[in-house]
Amino acid sequence: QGADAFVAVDLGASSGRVIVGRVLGGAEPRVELHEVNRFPNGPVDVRGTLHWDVLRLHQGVLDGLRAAGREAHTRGDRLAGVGIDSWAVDHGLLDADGVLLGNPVHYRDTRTDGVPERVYERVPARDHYAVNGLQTQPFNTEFQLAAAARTAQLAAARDMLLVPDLLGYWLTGRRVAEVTNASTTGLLDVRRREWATGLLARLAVHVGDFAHLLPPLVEPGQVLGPVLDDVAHGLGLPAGIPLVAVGSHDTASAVVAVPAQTERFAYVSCGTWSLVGLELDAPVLTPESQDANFTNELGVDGTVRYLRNVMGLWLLQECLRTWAAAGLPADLPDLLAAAAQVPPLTVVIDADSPEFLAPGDMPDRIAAAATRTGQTPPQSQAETVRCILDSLALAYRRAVSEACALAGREVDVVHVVGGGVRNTLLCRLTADATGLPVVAGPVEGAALGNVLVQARAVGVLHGSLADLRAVGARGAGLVRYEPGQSGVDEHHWAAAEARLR
Ligand code: ADP
Ligand code: LRH
Repeated sequence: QGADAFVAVDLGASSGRVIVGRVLGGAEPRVELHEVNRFPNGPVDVRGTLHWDVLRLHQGVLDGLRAAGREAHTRGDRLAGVGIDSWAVDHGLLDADGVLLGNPVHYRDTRTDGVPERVYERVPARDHYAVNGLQTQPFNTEFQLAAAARTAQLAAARDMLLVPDLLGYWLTGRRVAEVTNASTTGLLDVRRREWATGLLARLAVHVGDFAHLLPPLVEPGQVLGPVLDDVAHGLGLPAGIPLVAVGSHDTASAVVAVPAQTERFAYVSCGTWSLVGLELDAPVLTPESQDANFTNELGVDGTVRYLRNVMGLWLLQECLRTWAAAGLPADLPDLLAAAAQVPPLTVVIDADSPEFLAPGDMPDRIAAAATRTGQTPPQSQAETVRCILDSLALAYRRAVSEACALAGREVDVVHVVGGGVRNTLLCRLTADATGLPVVAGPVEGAALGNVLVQARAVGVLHGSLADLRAVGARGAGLVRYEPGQSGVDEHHWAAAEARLR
């Protein structure tokens, strides 16, 4: 007998995937995830500017939807919705005809270098944070728009659509801004969950007029409307299948899928980036929070994702890329096994440091950072990998403890979701570094969260975020790591932390 099934489009910085979630199990529902398409993603350099190949991504989405339609037909499933999530901040600009004006620029492009500082001279950082609650990142949409302020492209633009909203527009013809992702633009009032009209008015005078580019906001869970008839027909999807607004920021969807049982949890959404923090009912907008570089992004069901961006597995990805290009071994499982044999905490770097943001020779940059902080740089590939993992665990330790202190929240567990779940050494080190049990899983957190929100929106699942989490946890195959298992005690972590300061 067929199931209700939902298509989650989840675009990560390193790969895009289209995943079908089937809701099974009657009174005790669970979700079975099934990947129907995966395609590589990454920056494309066009004469010195990094772009996303957004049409290639759109094609990957279409191929995935077609495969999902075929598979549902074979199984006798009812395909009941499509939801799209992706990385944050990046966007396409549309002209008066609704046509895309050029490829979206990648957030790792250097066009925003120095822009936050220039904007803050006109509208101070404190005035920003009190409204948007956002960690200063050079790539926040606001700074990208400021960097483009005098371009012909921006002058011709009538709409700005964030990446998931752009792909959704191509499927449905509807132009909206889903609020969890809109909260990463810097242009949203985080308390009201509305565009920040006051801040936008000040920016219009001093930096650039962006308000007219911003489409109406929608909340996750809203049914946006049917996929256009000709598109659905061409892909073999059921007529009228709705596009459902999910937490379209991938991190928002990943946090939905955290299999937490109480509110006393921290999470690491661990992929290309590591997003480390808490789920709160209200933002923390204090100067202390701003100085500690914590961000308040919006979550589903009125929640706030209070977190810090840690550079994440990007450090490792870029090392692998550099080594492969130089003809050195670059097999991840082999390198992780070798790193497990390296003594812990020999050399650590500050994994939050902006020097690691742009693509480049990461092993070299890591060695330079080690030297600069008076340490002997890693001497082998295995030592470099170990340095990255120890440094990430150290950054998680710091982010969890600072988030708890700043938000006045205690936690009993750290949940790790995303591709990093597969990195057992990193999970073990995270348990040790934080002194808390780590529960690892699901790997495809964003896709699961995407499916759960869709299923509730169309009435297949019911209840609160906690109820959705319980459904997600049933099928998730979780692994638990207790702290204190790797022989590196608290004293060593504290000493390594002090070394970096
Ligand atoms: P994104 O959504 O940002 O594209 P993912 O959540 O897919 O990222 O995570 C990708 C990361 O997962 C890779 O950079 C890699 O470090 C890690 N990963 C994937 N497969 C494995 C594996 N077999 N062992 C260890 N780590 C893995
Ligand atoms: C992770 C992510 C993160 C953002 C970054 C740009 O994929 O969405 O939350 O800060 O990409």
